[in-house]
Amino acid sequence: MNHSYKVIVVGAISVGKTAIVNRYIYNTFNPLHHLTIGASYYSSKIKLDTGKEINVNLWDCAAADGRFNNLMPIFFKNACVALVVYDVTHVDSFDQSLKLIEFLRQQLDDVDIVLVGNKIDLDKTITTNVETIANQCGVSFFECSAKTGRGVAELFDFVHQQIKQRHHQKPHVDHDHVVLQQDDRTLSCCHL
Ligand SMILES: Nc1nc2c(ncn2[C@@H]2O[C@H](COP(=O)(O)OP(=O)(O)O)[C@@H](O)[C@H]2O)c(=O)[nH]1
Ligand SMILES: [Mg+2]
Repeated sequence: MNHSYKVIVVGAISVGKTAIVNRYIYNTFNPLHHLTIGASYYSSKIKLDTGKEINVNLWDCAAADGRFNNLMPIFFKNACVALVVYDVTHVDSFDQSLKLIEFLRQQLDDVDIVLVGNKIDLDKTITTNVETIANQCGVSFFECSAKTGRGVAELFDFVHQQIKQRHHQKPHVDHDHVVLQQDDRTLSCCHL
């Protein structure tokens, strides 16, 4: 059986969701901002200690604004890990990430949430102790820079560990999984 796990990347506009995914999948960085419409979908595999491979389906979701448009829950469905990204130079994006965490908890009953502060190559303007807030919210916390790559491998190593643990406890088949190409790593877009 093909075991698949869905990971969603969510957060306010322009925080670097697409840039983080591009850094992870292609190890590249594009300084221009292209609006993500709906969601982009990527498929990759991780190897278990047994040698067996499991699928990781990564969904780079369009920005969620404060009201969370009605379509977002469609993309969130069946996610087992959610990366909630904010921009360390934009307090508003951090506030939105906290609202989004609450929203995800209402939508999904079994999701591991990771709060991700991106753009650490720039000067931080958020003075709040984010780590403490993350602890209080019961979410994991990472910081990274999609631009320099710093912290991105660590973030996805952690995601893989979470998925492996989950697989060990209760193997899951992601019915949203669509194989679009033969490659190990495939890319497609879902335009609405
Ligand atoms: N300095 C810096 N800029 C970044 C970083 N990540 C993304 N950006 C820039 O921020 C803008 C928005 O990035 P994008 O990934 O499209 O944001 P999204 O709307 O969250 O998908 C783009 O101009 C990126 O080049 C980062 O780590 N550092
Ligand atoms: Mg985007």
